[in-house]
Amino acid sequence: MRSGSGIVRVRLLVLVLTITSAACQAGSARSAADAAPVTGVTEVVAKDLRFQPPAIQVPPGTEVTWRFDDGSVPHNVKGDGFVSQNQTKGTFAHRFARSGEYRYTCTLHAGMDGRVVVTG
Ligand SMILES: [Cu+2]
Repeated sequence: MRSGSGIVRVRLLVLVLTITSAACQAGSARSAADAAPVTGVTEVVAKDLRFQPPAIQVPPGTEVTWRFDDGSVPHNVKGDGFVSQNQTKGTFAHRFARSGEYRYTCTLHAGMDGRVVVTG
């Protein structure tokens, strides 16, 4: 009886871990930054608690500009090698010299993520 309930408990734990793991994977896959990158755009607008467009693709050497346009709500841009102030207006720019995939986030708002794909 005792060992039987122990097995049930282990199975339940495995089930919970499996569900948790699946949920995490689904969550990351749904990140806005994973949207297909838009080409021909070098300006990203921080508005409505999102980066629009959330993903862009540019050639090496491109200066990308972020424009802050979300009323009184401040945002920032933080990526590997570039970081802005918290801003409610104005712009922030960064030149991407090298090819690569650059993910960035607004540290003030969970899920406010973006991506710059530098290729060409
Ligand atoms: Cu933000």
